[in-house]
Amino acid sequence: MKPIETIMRTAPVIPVLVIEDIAHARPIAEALVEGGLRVLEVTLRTECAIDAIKEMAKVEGAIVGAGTVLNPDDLKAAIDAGSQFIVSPGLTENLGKAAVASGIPFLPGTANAGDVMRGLDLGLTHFKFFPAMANGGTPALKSLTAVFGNCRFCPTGGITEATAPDWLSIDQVLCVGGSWIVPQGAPDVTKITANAKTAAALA
Ligand code: 3PG
Ligand code: 3PY
Repeated sequence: MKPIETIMRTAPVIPVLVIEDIAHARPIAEALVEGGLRVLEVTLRTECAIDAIKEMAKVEGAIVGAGTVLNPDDLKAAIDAGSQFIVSPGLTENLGKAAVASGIPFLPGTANAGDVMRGLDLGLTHFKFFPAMANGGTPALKSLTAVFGNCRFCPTGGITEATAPDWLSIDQVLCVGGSWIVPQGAPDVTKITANAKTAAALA
């Protein structure tokens, strides 16, 4: 299993995926990997999300993790499905302790200084900044990175192909997350690969 820093440095963008139909899982993963985005965050927001993680993990080159992990039960289900990393929208002590104890690479959401400090207490240094735009955009994250110089971030939420470079230009931002690469609905794999190539080139 790769450490979270390595996962965050694999590509400049982590696609945040909401898989509605298990039949979409494999073609979406293949299209993203072909386009150069190997790190895939499958959110646990749909019935088939756990099965989607299992399917996508079979795609060569894909590094598949679970997002929207809210509690230790979600954590266990995600790990059992073969997730290589875990993402949560926020950081609770309950989930944080369980994730750290499991040893799996963990990227919890933080929105403010108190969240980051709770993460530091758990021994964590790599965080989502979520929801990035609604939380004040790049000025808000720059205020946090000025204080928490040893932390690294993956801003997510309201980021677009056009605004991603602004975020990526912040030293402590290793990658950004976003849903724009894979539009909802039946997958247009040509379009997904094209979006992924553009995103992969943002570095
Ligand atoms: C999400 O929660 O779905 C992610 O933050 C991605 O959001 P986005 O649609 O704003 O990129
Ligand atoms: C999550 O759902 O886990 C998030 O980090 C929001 O994108």
